[in-house]
Parts: sequence; structure tokens; C-alpha cells
Amino acid sequence: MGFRFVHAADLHLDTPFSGLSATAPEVAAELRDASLAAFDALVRLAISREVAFVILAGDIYDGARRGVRAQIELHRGLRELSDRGIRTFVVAGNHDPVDEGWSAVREWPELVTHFPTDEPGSVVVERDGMALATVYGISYGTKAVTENLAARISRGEGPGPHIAVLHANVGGNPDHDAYSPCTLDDLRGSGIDYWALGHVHTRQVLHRDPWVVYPGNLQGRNPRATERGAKGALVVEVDDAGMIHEPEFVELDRIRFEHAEHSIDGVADLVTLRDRLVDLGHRRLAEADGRSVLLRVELIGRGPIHGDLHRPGAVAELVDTLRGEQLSAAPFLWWDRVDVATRPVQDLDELLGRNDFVADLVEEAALLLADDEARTARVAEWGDELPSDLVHLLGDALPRPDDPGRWRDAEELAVDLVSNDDT
Ligand SMILES: [Mn+2]
Repeated sequence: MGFRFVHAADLHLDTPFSGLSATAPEVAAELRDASLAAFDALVRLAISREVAFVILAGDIYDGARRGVRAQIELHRGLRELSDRGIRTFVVAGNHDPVDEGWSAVREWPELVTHFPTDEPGSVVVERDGMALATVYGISYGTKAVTENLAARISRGEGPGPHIAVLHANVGGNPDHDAYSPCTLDDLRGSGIDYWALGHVHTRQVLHRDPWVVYPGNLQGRNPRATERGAKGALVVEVDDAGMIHEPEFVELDRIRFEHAEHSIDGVADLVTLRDRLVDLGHRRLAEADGRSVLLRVELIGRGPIHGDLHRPGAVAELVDTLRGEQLSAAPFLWWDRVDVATRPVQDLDELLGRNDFVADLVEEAALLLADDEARTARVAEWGDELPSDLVHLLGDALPRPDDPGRWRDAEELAVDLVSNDDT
């Protein structure tokens, strides 16, 4: 019999939202509610899609403090699922280990399974008297679990697809702590059909057949790369033959962290820049489909406003005017930060007239850029003249003769480094 389940992880309920520059009170209030609102959206999703069960693969709470509000809201959501005949399977992760922190809840709703810490548990899921699937899981007792917990889960007896729930770092992902470390091969060799993982906040399918999947977190928590963009949960369809289909991502976040690069090439003045950033903000807000957006922008490229941007206080005041422009209605756009990584305009003609080393460099670069054969000859010279260790070390960093764009980048960088007229 076919069925569906929901796979979510890293809810971090009541997360404090770190790493933000000063936010307005309206923004702070929305942020406080965002993780709980996303959880409520998860409950609505499970009900509307009539799933057989919901998987929560660790880091349900953000920390040992475990706010009372978060615990009550979690209990309320799981009770609603249980009342409708939907099971929930929960494991604890490094942010909410079972033996640390405290629980305001003494008794969970009937259809909620918290997997134990000492050894993996397994449950056969039934619906209308029919066995659907076998679900395994093991929880973190303490925060820093360095044991490979995946090694303790293997396929046993049981009907339907075998699904394992675990909070783990597969393949040494450097963006997250190396808790319950394991390799993809460990999971592939286990006989499990679907590894429902948590811990890594970037959504990813690591393997198909068997499925090894991170759904990512439910709600972004800060402006870092792993927290940006759409966040939510996966709906997984299992057909009558027991085949597991490609998970479907459903956006459930309430506030979205976005990052954009914006070039100052051809931007005449700060007024024009402000107008363009306002447009950028409106576009990002529209793309978020009714959600509020926290936007961080990095200014790149070269232009006449490079110097203006480096005037004391200029960027801070620019951000202030942007914030005044757009924080009014819900959903709101909040300008978190504008970073400046721009370069000054290079006036090569002016540099050529200097009759110094910089002029020689510009002249040499112009020759190389104009002539394929000169570039080929130069690369051959490197092979002859540079120590072979160095050539090996530089590898792909050395431009190829047939890639003029890289040579142009190298010229720009070299001229910037030696011309020394940066603001
Ligand atoms: Mn997490």
C-alpha cells in the first residue's frame, strides 16, 4: 500500500537568531516567532497531505535552555498530529541531547515515538491494519557524540521500506560539527532504504538507492551561507510496490535570509546606487512569495563611486536610508548589512603615462592580451623557468593561453596591487 511521510530536521525551536546586526523591534518580534510559525506550517503540511508519519531528525530545540513556549508549542503540534492518526518519530541531536537540558513535558501524545539513546529502537508503522514501513532511530544522550551511531543501525526483520532516523555528519561536512561522524559507504552498506538525516542545514540528497537525505533546517537562523535561501521539509512518496520516489521540497520558512552581490560597474553616484538597491530589495521580496526577507548585499565591481563608499560613515548611512525605505508593511524587507568589496576604476592610459614599473606592467599585459601566441610562449616559459614544485602547486591557478578572461583578471589584480592609489 502506498503512503507518504514528511522528513524534517533541525527545527531549532525558539532559536535566538545570532549574527544579525541591530534589528528594529518589529523585526526582532517576527524573528522570535519564525521558528514556531515554521513548525506550525509543518503540522499543517502533514495534515493536508495526509501523511502516515512525520520524522523530526534532531535539533528540535535550539539549546539546553529549551524555552517553555517552544516545548508547549511542540507538544501542541504533535498532539494535533496524533489526534489525526499521524505518527511522529523524533530523535535528539547535538542541540537537544536527552541527558542535558530539561523537559517541561512528562507525557507525549500516544502516537509520538522518541527514540532512545542507549540502543536503536525500531517501530513498525501500520495504517488500517496494514504494515507500511519499519522505522529505526537513535538519539544523542549528550551533545558531543563522537561515536558513529550509524554503525549501530542495520536492517532487521520488518515489513515495507526500512527507514532510519539519525542526526549525523556524513562525509565530514566542514560547515557542521563532526558529531556522529560516518561515511556514505557506512550508510549504503546498512541495508536501510532511506536514511532520514539531520544536522547539516543545507538541503541535499547524498545518494539514491538507498536514499541518503538531509532536508536542511526548517527556518534559516542567521545570515551564514548554510542558512540562506528557502528552507522547509521534504514530502516523500512511497508507491504501492514499496518504491521510494524523489523527495519533494516544500517551503515552510517564515523569514528568509538572502544574500546578493551587486556590481557598481557603471553606477554614476550614490543616489543611483540607492535606487538600484531599492529595486533589488523589491525583487528579492517578491521572489520570497509572501515571506519577509533579511537581505545582506555585497557590493562588487569597479566604478566611480568606489571612493564615495569608503568615506567615513557612508555605508552605514546608506543602510539607514534603505531601512527607512522598506520596513513598513508585512511582509517586510530588512537590510541586514551592505558589505563593500569594490575596486577603483583603472585608468590604464593614465597609468601608461607614468613611465614607471606600473606603466611597464600595463604595457606588458596589453601585449599578452592582444596576442594568442605571446600567451602560449609565456606559459611555455613558466614551464622552463619556474621550479616544477611551484608549477605543480599553482596548478589551475596559472591561466591557460586560451582563456583571455583569466589574463584580464590577472592584469587588473596586478595593476591594483602595484599602483597603490586605492582609497
Ligand atoms: Mn542543527
